Amino acid sequence: MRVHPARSGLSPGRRKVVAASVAVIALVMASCTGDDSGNGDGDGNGSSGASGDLADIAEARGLTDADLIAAAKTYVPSGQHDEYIMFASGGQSGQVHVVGVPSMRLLRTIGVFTPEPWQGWGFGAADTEAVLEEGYAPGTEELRWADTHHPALSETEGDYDGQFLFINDKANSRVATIDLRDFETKQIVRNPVAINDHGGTFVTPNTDWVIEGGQYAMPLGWEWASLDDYETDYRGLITFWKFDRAAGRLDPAQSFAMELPPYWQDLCDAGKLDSEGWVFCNSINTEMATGMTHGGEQFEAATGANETDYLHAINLVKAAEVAAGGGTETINGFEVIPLQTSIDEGLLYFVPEPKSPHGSDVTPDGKYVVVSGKLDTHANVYSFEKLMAAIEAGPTEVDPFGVPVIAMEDAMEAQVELGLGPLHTQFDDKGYAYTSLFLDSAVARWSLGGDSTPEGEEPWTLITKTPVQYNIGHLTAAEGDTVSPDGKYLVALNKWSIDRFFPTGPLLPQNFQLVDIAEGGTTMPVLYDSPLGVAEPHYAQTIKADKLAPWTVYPLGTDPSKMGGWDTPTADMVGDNATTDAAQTGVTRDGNTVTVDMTVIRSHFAPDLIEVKQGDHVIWHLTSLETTQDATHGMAVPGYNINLSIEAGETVTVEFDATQSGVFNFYCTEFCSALHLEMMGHFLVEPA
Ligand code: RUQ
Ligand code: CUA
Repeated sequence: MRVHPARSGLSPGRRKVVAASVAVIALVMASCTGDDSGNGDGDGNGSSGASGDLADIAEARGLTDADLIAAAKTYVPSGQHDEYIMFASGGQSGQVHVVGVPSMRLLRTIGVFTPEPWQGWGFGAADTEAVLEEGYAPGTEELRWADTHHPALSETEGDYDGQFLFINDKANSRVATIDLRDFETKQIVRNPVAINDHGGTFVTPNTDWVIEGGQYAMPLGWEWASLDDYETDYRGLITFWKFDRAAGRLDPAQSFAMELPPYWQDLCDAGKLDSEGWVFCNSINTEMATGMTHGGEQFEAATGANETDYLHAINLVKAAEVAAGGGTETINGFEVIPLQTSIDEGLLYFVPEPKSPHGSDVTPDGKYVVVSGKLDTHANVYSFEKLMAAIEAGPTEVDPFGVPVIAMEDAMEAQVELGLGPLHTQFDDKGYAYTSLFLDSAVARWSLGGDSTPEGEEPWTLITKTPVQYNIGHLTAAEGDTVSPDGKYLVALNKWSIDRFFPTGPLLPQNFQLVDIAEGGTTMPVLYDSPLGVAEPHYAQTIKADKLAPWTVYPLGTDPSKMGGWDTPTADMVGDNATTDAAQTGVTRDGNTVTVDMTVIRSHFAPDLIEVKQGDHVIWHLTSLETTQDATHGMAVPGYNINLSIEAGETVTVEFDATQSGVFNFYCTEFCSALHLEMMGHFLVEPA
């Protein structure tokens, strides 16, 4: 190892630090070699020739040992891939962000509820317009944004299977389905009963159901009712969307919702293993406050008045039977189990939970539900076994609506004192739980009990806290909400970033902080800060990259909207109007309708001239004949608000009326080749 103290002119003390840093880096590099992370090939990175330079760099940039170690742990060299892929909600952007872990590099933003021009999502392509239109709500001619909160990867036996991703829109109570073969949104369903949601999406262990939890109470069915009639006319709602995996779509006809008291139902989680078949959702505002202006107190005070709110334990298996057996009422064409039916059939039980809870998270073994109250300092751990025994014994109390209430002490296993503002909990492979502390701005690591206690630790005990910057909401650990979490990495999704980055005016990015959880005990350093200047991501899930099997090109002629389940034969995905050979290209007229059959390949459109008359209806099919990965073409028609993305093998259709006369130079918007600028054509609209 060579260090250059003479050249760097260090003070003796500083020299020692740098020498130690270099030694540390050499160690890190050596230990990376041959590790199984799939990241490092270890080749040449730790060569002694570079170590002196590293010391100089560390000195010049004022980097500490910890900084160098963090850099070495997160740096993914050019050409190598991240070990994990994080799917983060895009918050108000209405999208989903795909981020590599540990590099924290943004790989893609998936257009979901909001048009996204690069992907040609919602700028004319018929399949994308159709999906966006499915989600339009009454009164919103063009509902083209969303408040996305909780992405949920599809699961098989409680583990991510890498096939589908779901995400909710809190603002208009919608759920989207994304296919992870092409990372494109296939479906948006709108809830016709509830006008807003929050506690979704979460999936059951085999993705039979996608849970859309509620939020603010409202008259069901998007109706009007006076706040004076809050207790009789306002209701809560939790919706269970049936996922038809063979079709690759949610099936509204097989889905149902449960009417609930007008509390504000919040986050949910599905039971797993021991507790499979049950769903646990918490609630706030069991005070049924209706606001300051309506003669009460401000919501923020009024909703915290009660010492406890209610954890909702729902027997989903039984509820599905009741729904299938006709025990529902139809509201706006959607099946809803009335509250009284849920009470009579034993579908719903309440358990008090301390003050204004937020997160509800089932432990990997399915034996416990962790609930954290924003105004309570504990992780409250409920035992599924105790809960079942208490239900069996027969609850002795009911809430004002007649829902049976289990005594808190009958279901509580432990209360772990964590700190201020605990919100959400994730898990690792060692038996630790990680809870975000919003007010403390910290991640708390604590030990599970039961059969899961980490080696050498006491059960149900706070182990350590790592400060984060600042005000953490959700956190995501690698596969940290499955039956078999991976540990290794955790990302803190911080709501505020304040001074962490260059200030981009008064509106600042969120801060994703990567935390190293590979070692147990009290070691839990922050490794990396990653600003995300695209609205407020709420939740994210992190999947092992090798569980994903994305396509590199589409099978020739694929219309992405025809991709059903993963078993759909390739032939069934071919667009009705795919143009797979040159002989089929051309422009044909039938009355006022002009059909264009076009092929797209480096570096031309065929045909490259389209002549129509003002007022004609144009149906324009484009098929990419490319078979090379990443050989994407765009197609923009100026003056017509059209931009398409035509990926290798894909067929896209755009349909519009040629209302405006003129000469429109349509062209490729992706720099696809050396002659990309020449990849254009003329769209001539002759004045009527
Ligand atoms: S939220 S910060 Cu999941 Cu929408 Cu908790
Ligand atoms: Cu095709 Cu540029």
